[in-house]
Amino acid sequence: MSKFDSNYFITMKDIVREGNPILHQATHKVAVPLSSEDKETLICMRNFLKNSQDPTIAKKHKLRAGVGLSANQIGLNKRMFAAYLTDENDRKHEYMLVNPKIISHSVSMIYLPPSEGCLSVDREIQGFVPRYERIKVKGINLDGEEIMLKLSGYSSIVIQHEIDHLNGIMFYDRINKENPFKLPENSRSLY
Ligand code: UDB
Ligand code: ZN
Repeated sequence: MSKFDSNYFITMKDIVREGNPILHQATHKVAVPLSSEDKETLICMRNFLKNSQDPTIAKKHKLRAGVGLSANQIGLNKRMFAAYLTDENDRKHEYMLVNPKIISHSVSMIYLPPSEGCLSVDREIQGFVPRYERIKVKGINLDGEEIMLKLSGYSSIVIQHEIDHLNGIMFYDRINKENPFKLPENSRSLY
């Protein structure tokens, strides 16, 4: 049994912060079909996101309202993440995905104003983070089935942020060093 079984309650003390090498290196692929341990960890991660978006629970346990969480953010070197969010069209997205890969993307880019943040970053960082406007992502779900997600807008931003984590990339690595508000061509604000 691992620490993060499905009854474990993840709090901010479990979240690894920037500077820890595990956040700055690519994670290892997860064996498929998933072990019950990996499945339980993913459910635990999803539960954290859900709890953190419940104002009463979040206040009691001092949780930041999270929309996505990657395994390396809880100290596990595994290529998997959970996401739990409502998009700009009020659609709900809930994913627990293993070995995700962006297989295609739009040329057009978007960014989330005023900037992104991160559960693993405890400081304000200014600047635009350019993301693909639309992505197709392949991955394996909890049942070991290969699935394909076609995402655009906010959900696309969140999933790119999480896949970046799994590749050892932080959101601020994508901010232009000379001019944090400089953007590539073909990019627009999400809002
Ligand atoms: C977040 N949360 O979870 F519009 F209910 C951010 C933090 C860093 C501010 C906690 C967030 O955007 N919450 C949110 C937004 C809403 C409505 C709502 C909650 N992440 C996830 C993260 O760090 N994953 O590794 C940062 C996001 C910035 C852009 C995409 C992910
Ligand atoms: Zn993050």
